[in-house]
Amino acid sequence: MTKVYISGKYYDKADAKISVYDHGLLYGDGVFEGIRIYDGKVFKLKEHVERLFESARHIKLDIPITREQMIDAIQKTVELNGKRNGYIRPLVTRGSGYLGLDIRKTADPQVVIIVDDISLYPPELYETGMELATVSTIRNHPNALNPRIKSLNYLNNILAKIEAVQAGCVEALMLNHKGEVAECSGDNIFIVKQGVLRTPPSDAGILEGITRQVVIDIARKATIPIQETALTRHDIFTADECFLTGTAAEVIPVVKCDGRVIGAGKPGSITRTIREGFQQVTRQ
Ligand code: PXG
Repeated sequence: MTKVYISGKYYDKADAKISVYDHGLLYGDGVFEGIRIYDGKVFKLKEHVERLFESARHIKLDIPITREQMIDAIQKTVELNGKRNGYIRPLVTRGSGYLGLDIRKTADPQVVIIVDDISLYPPELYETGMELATVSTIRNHPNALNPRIKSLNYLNNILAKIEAVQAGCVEALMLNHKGEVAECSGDNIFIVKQGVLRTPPSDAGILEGITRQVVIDIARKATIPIQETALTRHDIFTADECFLTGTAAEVIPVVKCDGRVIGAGKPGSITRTIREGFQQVTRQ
């Protein structure tokens, strides 16, 4: 039976419940993370917990436990559920309170940790590569809801995903308020052009992916030149290779965007090198 952690106690999945007065539900007021377990080991746990606390800091949410206690609670929940491979969803809500936006109307932020299976992209897409559709929903303006916050309100990304699925694709290419490439609905994007790996910088208005950073480190070690620079759709259409990175996706090739074939129309050699490097660091 799956055990869910809620604020210091463990509940069976069917009994793991949060108040309908919690501002996490009423307003999407809260933060979350998505973390993988590979062979019983939690991947980049410290980095994910740090990002969770940074997201909370930005929205002025005081997480009621320390980083160390969060790390312990995550590890204990993984052990209790006996998961050797899977997915962890820690989240912190604003807590329940009166109706109304004022955070002073709330008390008792809730810390939830779910350990479960992960739904991945269809396995064949890792061999053949996927197609992206550019969507009309732009990524949140950084001065509205900054994409660096992994908040419980993911409607920006969900609206993008709806459009991509409507267009017959599994992932959406999202532009920023300047019309530059930002990221996908749940993944960061990289291209390869003339041997150089390029990805939008943090100030393009993106979630700074943990997988994105792992890939940058792999590239540096493999002496593949890497640039964090603004990209346009033209750069995607005319790239030699393209791939996405994310906790769920890992490293997945992209071979088409808006009907344009990218490079040779199949996963490229640098993508393959990065993917193999990623498998080494996760399965070591
Ligand atoms: N951009 C966005 C908008 C994301 O939500 C990433 C990039 C990749 O970041 P990481 O740190 O994972 O490399 C994400 C991550 C889900 C799910 O349930 C979503 C993510 C991660 C895991 C699961 O759809 N998004």
